[in-house]
This record gives sequence, structure tokens and C-alpha cells, in this order.
Amino acid sequence: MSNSEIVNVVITGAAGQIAYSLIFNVIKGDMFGNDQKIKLVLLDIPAMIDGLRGVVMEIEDCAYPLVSSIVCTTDVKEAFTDAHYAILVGAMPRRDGMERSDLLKANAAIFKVQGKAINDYANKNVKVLVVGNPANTNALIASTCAPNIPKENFSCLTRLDHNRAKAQIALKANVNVKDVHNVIIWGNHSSTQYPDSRCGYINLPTGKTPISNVIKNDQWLQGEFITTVQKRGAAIISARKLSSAASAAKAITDHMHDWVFGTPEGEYVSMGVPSDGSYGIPEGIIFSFPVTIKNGKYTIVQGLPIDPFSRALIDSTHSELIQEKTSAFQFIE
Ligand code: NAX
Repeated sequence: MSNSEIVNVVITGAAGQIAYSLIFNVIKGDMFGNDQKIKLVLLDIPAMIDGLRGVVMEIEDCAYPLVSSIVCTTDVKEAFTDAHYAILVGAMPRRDGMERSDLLKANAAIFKVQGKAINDYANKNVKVLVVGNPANTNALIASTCAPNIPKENFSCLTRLDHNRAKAQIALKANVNVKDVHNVIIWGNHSSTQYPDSRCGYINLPTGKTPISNVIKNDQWLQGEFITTVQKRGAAIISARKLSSAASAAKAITDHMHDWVFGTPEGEYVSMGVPSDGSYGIPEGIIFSFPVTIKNGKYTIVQGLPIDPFSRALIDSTHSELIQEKTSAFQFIE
């Protein structure tokens, strides 16, 4: 990416609540840097177009210099043409009384259309991040419908879960969150995900110390820590009567920033990426793994120890993803 060139950034679900934080992170420079000019392309459904126009007025009123132009559209072809980055936030929410299969069906239809449009119109090096739930399976559908775009260019968001895990460890250990490193989210962005602290460490004044040696409470690390992170989204809905928005936008910003600029030496982040057989997860699903990133390419961290406790949790979230895939793919054939 050259900073002298404008990058085309598509955000779907642009009239929604995550986008209302995300757009402003992007145009401030938090995602692509303080000297990267951006063409912002905002996609939503026709019923939301008036709301979207209001968002555009606010973007203009921020007077941020990085915005070179703004396109506001309901047309996927217009949206994805020449896209360098596509952040797919918009999805069909689960309504009262809706069966899970109905939700999968509605989202399969959305991500099939968007995947196909990315395939046909986007820049061939486009980087795609799927946020809309079920994020892993939606990303798989979009990628499957975009055979001309490399599979590794499709990812889904588990960075929010990763950030939540870091924050819980920092609170428990009474350290600053910046000193917590290498927690991992394995699997699905759902309540079966496995937040894993075993390989993580905390920077103490005395040096790098394994998380378990600082917290000294394995029962908490294998119990309440995991369930708190798994259920954090539901806890926020229960408290706020709305789902996570600012924290989701921050996590999206972190995910894309690191994908573009790389991770610091030795640092892992969690990303939902196509499985490649690592850790016994066969190809064919999008699974959250620990990754490092260099020159715009991520690498799944290899060789981490998997004990029986972790194996069981990784296998369980893997099974859920296989089931989701089986249910959703009957709607895209
Ligand atoms: P909102 O309901 O506030 O906004 C969603 C927006 O998407 C709406 O404006 C809607 O009109 C639009 N939309 C629906 N179908 C569309 C389509 N076909 N094309 C373009 N736009 C479309 O939801 P919000 O709180 O912003 O959440 C968005 C999605 O993120 C949801 O699916 C949510 O479950 C998911 N999340 C995923 C997270 C993750 O870590 N992967 C965390 C946060 C969030 O819960």
C-alpha cells in the first residue's frame, strides 16, 4: 500500500451502530495510518438510506483531512468495484421467534451476493473482514462465492474476544492491559470459542512471566475466565439493551491495522482465518487461530502445546463450525 494512493474502503451495515463508531476510527487514521487518504464507500439496505445520509453529513462535519471522497450506496456492484478493503458488518439480526436455520438462511443469501460482487468487481488483492454474525460461516460463504480472490484474503473478527480476554486477565492480575500478551481465541465467534491463556505472559518489572504464574489460580483461568469471555457479548446486551458497538469497532480497527502493518515481533493476535490443518483443524472452515502478521500476510502460529483440556474445547468449537457450515451451505447451492 502506498500512502500517496487513495485506498478504497467499503463498510457494509454502514447505517448501523458498530459502523457509527467504526467509520470515525477509520477516517481519523486509526486503521490505515495518519497519512493514508481514503475513499469511503458505505453500503446499507434501501430502508436505511436516509439514516446513512445523516452519517455522511456527520463525516463531512468532522472535517477530517484523510477523507478524499464518500460514496453512499445500496448497490453491491457500485460498492465493491475496485475495493481494496471490505469490512462486512451488515447482517440479518436474529429476531424474536426466529429459528437458527432461518438466520443462517438469511445471512447465507446476503454473504453469497456480497462474495460474488467482491469476486467480480473488487481489486484482486482485496482484504475482507467479516463481522456480521455468524461471522465465521458468513466469511466462509463469501469466500466460497469469490473463487478468484485468494482464500487467505478472507477473515472474520475474533479480535473483540481477544481484547476481552486480555482485559479480563489485566483486571484479575491488576496490571495494565498493555502488559498482557499472547492470549488466544480458538474457533468460532460464539459461546463455544475457547479463550486460552496458557501460552500468554505478563510483562512485570521483573520480566516476562507466564499468566498462570502471576494469577496463581488455575481454577479461575480454566473456569470463570473462559465463561466470562464466552458470554461477554450477552452480558453487554443484558446491561446496555444494545450489543457491543464501540468495543467491536475498536477490535475491527485493531484487526485491519495489524493485517496491514503487521504484529510486533513475538506477539500473537487472534484472527478467524481459513483452516489449513494446523492443530488438527482440517481445511474447509474459517477458524480463529493465533497468528503473527508480516508484510500484509498472516501466519498461523505453529507448535503450541495442546493439552487434553484444550483439545476438548477446540474440538467442541470445531464441531459447531462444521454444523453451521452444513446448515448454511444447503442455502447457497
Ligand atoms: P445494527 O443492526 O445496528 O446494524 C446492522 C446494519 O446492517 C443495519 O444498518 C442494516 O440495515 C445493515 N444491513 C443488513 N443487511 C444488509 C445488507 N444486505 N447489506 C448492507 N447492509 C445491511 O447491528 P450492529 O450492532 O452494527 O452489528 C452488526 C453485526 O455485527 C451483527 O451481525 C452483530 O451480531 C455482529 N457482531 C459481531 C461481532 C464479532 O466479534 N464478530 C461483535 C459485535 C457484533 O455483535
